[in-house]
Amino acid sequence: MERVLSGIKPTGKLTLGNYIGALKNFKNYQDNYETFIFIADLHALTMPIDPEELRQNSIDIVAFYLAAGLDPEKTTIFLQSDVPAHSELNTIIQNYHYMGELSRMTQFKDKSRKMNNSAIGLGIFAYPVLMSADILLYNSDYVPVGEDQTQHVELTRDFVHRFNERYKTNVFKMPKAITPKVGARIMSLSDPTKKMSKSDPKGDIFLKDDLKVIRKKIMSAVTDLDTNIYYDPENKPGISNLLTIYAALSEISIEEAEATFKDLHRYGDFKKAVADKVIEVLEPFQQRYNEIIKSNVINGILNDGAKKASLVANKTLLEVKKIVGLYVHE
Ligand code: ATP
Ligand code: LTN
Repeated sequence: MERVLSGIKPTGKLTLGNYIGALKNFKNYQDNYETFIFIADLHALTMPIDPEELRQNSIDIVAFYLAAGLDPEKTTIFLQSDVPAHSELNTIIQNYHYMGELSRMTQFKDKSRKMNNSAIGLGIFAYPVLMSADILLYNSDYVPVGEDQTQHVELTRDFVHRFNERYKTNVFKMPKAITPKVGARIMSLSDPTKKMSKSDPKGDIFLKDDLKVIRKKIMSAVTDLDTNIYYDPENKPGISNLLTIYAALSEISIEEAEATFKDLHRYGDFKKAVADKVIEVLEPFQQRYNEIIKSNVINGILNDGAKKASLVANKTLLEVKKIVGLYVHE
């Protein structure tokens, strides 16, 4: 059976961008693929974060996974740091990743630009190496992510070519990123030329926001001076972003969303329809999340997940150790 793997890093409160670009799509795989979905807590350490916040965010993400329809009987849900093979494979394969290619990664350039040069940690630079390890340990065929992460999967693909060629092996499977047709890049509501990002909370909708706050944020989303509603991300980024949100949450195409609103010439009415849709989806989602947090299921799920993930990951790690010459005795 083909495998699917993805993760979200517990760096802050999850946004509607995370939901549309990643979270809501994960459940679509669990019936037909062997699915591994994890909490990338080691990746969260790549930027400064308070320990208690990191712990809470990690628990939150498990609850979000379940609220988004992941079934632990079908999907292996685990914490990255519970499976030491991730760190061990990272140590091995970092030697086949090049400084030049890592320094060209958009995420690294964006994050390091915002920091004082002397305080940029090695982890944010080496981020894609650990991500390669995550993907390759599970022989993943598909990696569902938002658009901003596709560059990292491309880097993994380059590495797979290089390593398999160097050792004349096929130990690493060639992974492929999958981005959603609609909503791979949800933009900020206050500046629709920028990505909605949980570590840059202006213009965000957080999944845990009060529903009234969500409505208010959408009603005051930045748009333009025109009155026509159609998709044109270059000239109408705000309206295009709202159309994308509406289409993604309604599971329809952008064209169908445009058709829904073609006779409407009042942005206020359009924004109200978008807010209604977001609330229609997030209200039951928040209820499920609250029930899960109150229940005591999370520990058990993470314990089981760690065991199941380790079995698969350790097997790959051992093969790699043999290939590079690290396996000397029984
Ligand atoms: P940070 O701002 O801390 O870098 P982030 O909001 O980009 O975080 P990640 O944990 O990096 O969140 O992303 C989790 C998943 O959500 C990834 O697959 C990512 O591509 C996707 N994602 C994040 N932001 C968006 C967005 N604005 N639109 C669509 N998908 C997104
Ligand atoms: N970098 C991803 C999180 C992540 C990931 C992965 C996603 C870490 N390892 C492996 C897919 C596959 C992000 O969402 N920022």
